[in-house]
Amino acid sequence: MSPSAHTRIVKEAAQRLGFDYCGIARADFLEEEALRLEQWLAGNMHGKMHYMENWFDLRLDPRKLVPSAKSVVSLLVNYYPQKSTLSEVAPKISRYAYGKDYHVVIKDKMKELLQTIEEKIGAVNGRCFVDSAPVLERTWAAKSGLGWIGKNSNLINKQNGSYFFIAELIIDLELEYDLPVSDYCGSCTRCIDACPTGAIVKPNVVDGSRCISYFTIELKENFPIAAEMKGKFDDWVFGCDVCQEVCPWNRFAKPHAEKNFQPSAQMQQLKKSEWKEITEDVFKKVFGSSAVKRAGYKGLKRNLEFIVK
Ligand code: B12
Ligand code: SF4
Ligand code: SF4
Repeated sequence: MSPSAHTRIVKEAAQRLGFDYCGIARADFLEEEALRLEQWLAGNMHGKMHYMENWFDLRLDPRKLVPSAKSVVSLLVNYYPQKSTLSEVAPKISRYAYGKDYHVVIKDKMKELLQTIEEKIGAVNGRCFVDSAPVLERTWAAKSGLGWIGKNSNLINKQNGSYFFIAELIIDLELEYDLPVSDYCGSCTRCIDACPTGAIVKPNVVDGSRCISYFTIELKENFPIAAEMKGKFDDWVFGCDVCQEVCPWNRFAKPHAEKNFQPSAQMQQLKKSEWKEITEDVFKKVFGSSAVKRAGYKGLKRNLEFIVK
């Protein structure tokens, strides 16, 4: 079978399994990104996310991650919810964490994709990743023509905006490659102007160590949130969606149809008073299968205390 026949099989299977977009790029060394990543790390923009210092070479070359890899297949999964807030009165949780943990949901779909490819094409060497490995996921999605990297550093799709997860399959199969699309940010600077903590230090560059998402998710529970951030979180206790909410391209976001991403009744019913007195048991019951568990019970408590005015 030819690369174009293989490509058809991969893209049809991705669509059938419910991936919203699928694009493909040649597995190559990411030369331009090498310098950007180096500067980002040198500027300590990863803060205490020490895992970002590891595997520098692998992060820049998918062939070091999957020997003999030929292609990086990038997949987008929409998580834009029907209702934009869980409750008018509760502290805010980023939209991506409303439902079941996306790592689990997407990994299952990816396994099926790889299985289908093996059934239809034969044995391949391929590995699936979603936020779980040293892969510059946004860069690959952009290289595959699925969108452009906006000034807020998120991947933006012209048809549906930026509320997407990104996953990739790195595979030793020669496929047909897609072309990158243009950048449609133009002269807009809404995300830079709206970021509550000034984390978007210049177009396309987010200082992770200033981002609310970092403080509320990645900064371990035993570290206090920087005092200079007091009063700036605007009720966000897990992640932050401000730079996506203000992005004009998200007018085109459409609600997802993935039942696993629906917020549980327990999450929706949590009252403001209950948030304040949340116990470890309630935390486990309400957030045990959602991405919020990454913050940990103590981490969420710390975040809740930090937003008290
Ligand atoms: C570390 C990390 C974070 C950190 C640091 C953020 C950051 N900007 O890197 C923190 C905790 C702050 C974070 C926050 C969020 N994250 Co995050 N995060 C990651 C992770 C694990 C690694 C990202 C990384 O490599 N950063 C290193 C820097 C150097 O890379 P970069 O920011 O991608 O920058 C590249 C471009 O900006 C580009 N670039 C730089 N300068 C220039 C200049 C020009 C002209 C151009 C064209 C490009 C360009 O080069 C850089 C290197 O390639 C990825 C998963 C993964 N493995 O990729 C998820 C990921 C990027 N995060 C994701 C999400 C959803 C978020 C949040 C929206 C979550 C939330 N609501 O709270 C926020 C968004 C914050 C923001 N505006 O970036 C998604 C992105 C989806 C999308 N549509 O883009 C990912 C891909 C996870 C996933 N699998 O879906 N995240
Ligand atoms: S997620 Fe929030 S804090 Fe982080 S860059 Fe975007 S607006 Fe700023
Ligand atoms: S808000 Fe404007 S500048 Fe920021 S990512 Fe969206 S279009 Fe680009």
